[in-house]
Amino acid sequence: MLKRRTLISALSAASLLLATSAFAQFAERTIKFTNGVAEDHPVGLGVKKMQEVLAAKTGGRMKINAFWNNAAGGDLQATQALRAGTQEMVCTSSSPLVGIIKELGVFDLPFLFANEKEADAVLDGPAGAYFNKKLEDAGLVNLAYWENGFRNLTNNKRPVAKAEDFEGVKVRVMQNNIFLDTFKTLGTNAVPMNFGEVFTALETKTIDGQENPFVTIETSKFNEVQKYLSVTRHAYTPFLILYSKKLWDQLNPQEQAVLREAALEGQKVERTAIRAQSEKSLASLKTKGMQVNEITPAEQRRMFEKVKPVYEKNVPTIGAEPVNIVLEALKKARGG
Ligand code: TK8
Repeated sequence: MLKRRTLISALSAASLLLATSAFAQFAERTIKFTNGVAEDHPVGLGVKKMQEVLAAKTGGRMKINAFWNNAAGGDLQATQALRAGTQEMVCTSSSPLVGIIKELGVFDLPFLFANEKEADAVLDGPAGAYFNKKLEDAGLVNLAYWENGFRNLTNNKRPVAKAEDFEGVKVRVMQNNIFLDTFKTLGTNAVPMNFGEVFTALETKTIDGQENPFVTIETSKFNEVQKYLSVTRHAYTPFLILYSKKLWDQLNPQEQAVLREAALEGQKVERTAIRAQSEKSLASLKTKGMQVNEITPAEQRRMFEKVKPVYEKNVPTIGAEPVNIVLEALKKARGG
């Protein structure tokens, strides 16, 4: 009996040793992750999935400490911290990064993507890899593209249903010249602003409106300070899950592989969740009192005609190469 017990404890000690050594390649690390959305945005589910994958694959040695609602600063500020090697991770829209990586400006061109399928095909294929290389040259490792979604205008001034209705509305845009140009061309008084300041600026009526996907409008509670919502779908700016290249280079290949795997698992969860939630958010925004204006296809075409000069004006700054790469990928995605 005693012998058997000794054997069992020897065996469990051995399996414990095996388990420990299986994780020995992973150092104890707490990864700081920041972003601007609220925790109940689907990005929260994506990050939760990443945490689960890391827990299972590293025996709990690698952890993510996430900060929501810009609690640890804005996306651009965080991205600069990544480049400096003082923060590990950020989830950011591509748009505030255009001052660092001009090529990313392609994604700010108005009405570029028609649907999520096109966006996935472009981002998850060679075109996405092209931008990953540019990001890496700037000190940023993109682990995966997640979804922010199609952007829609909200404001307090008037219902916006046609191209002329943008006139004179004071709209917050992301810190990005192409967005600035698009919204000026549409006739608005466009103001670049960090996402973290938007709610208060709307509340204090410093601005009349802003533009973001339905799910962000709902989870960031913009409906509490905005009356009109227009389904403009004027841009799809992807989320990037970035890791500091400086700190990445200090990780061993197993640690890097498990982080990439976690970000891709997170991508599946986040994309599925945000797509399921998008229409529900729209319905719930209506219930909460927002007045919704659908934009007819004909009116969307008129808006596109109006902002066409934005393409001609900005393509030279973005560069012909990235624009062509994306347009080619789009053509392929559209079966052309
Ligand atoms: C969230 C931001 C935001 C973006 C913006 O961190 O700034 O409007 O769409 O949702 O990346």
